[in-house]
Amino acid sequence: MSLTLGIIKPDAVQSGKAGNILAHLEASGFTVEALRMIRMNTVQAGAFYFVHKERPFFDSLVSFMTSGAVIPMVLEAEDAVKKLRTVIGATDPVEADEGTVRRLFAESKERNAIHASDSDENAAAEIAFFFSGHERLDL
Ligand code: FUP
Repeated sequence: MSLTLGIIKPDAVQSGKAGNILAHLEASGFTVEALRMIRMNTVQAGAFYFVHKERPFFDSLVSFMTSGAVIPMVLEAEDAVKKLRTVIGATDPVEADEGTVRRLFAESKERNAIHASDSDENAAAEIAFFFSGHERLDL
């Protein structure tokens, strides 16, 4: 078993889709190991997406990610990083496969409902970004 980080984004939280997305992830075989609801500030969102700092969509992305509540979650499954990337689908919902989270729930390439870590290394860093050890219950 391994871990990855998912974030239900402000578009999905605001439109009342968070519960359905969580149910979809559990039905896909993930166990929720930790979960919070927070609102990121500009510094936090900018740091989280620092890799995209020079991209033309960066300011808009930070503005969107700070526009409302988000739900970061630590998800466990076999081969969790790769599995979650498959379950969420392509960045742009019109390119995402049928039945993926983004195809089902996303509004657009920017307002795309969910984030997922793209490597084990980034998953570890992103989990540490949102959760300290004592928040991850070992039940
Ligand atoms: P993904 O790994 O699928 O979340 O996609 P990326 O890491 O390439 O992009 C991170 C976020 O930037 C996406 F979730 C949405 C946003 N983005 C845009 O708004 N426009 C783009 O052209 C590309 C990405």
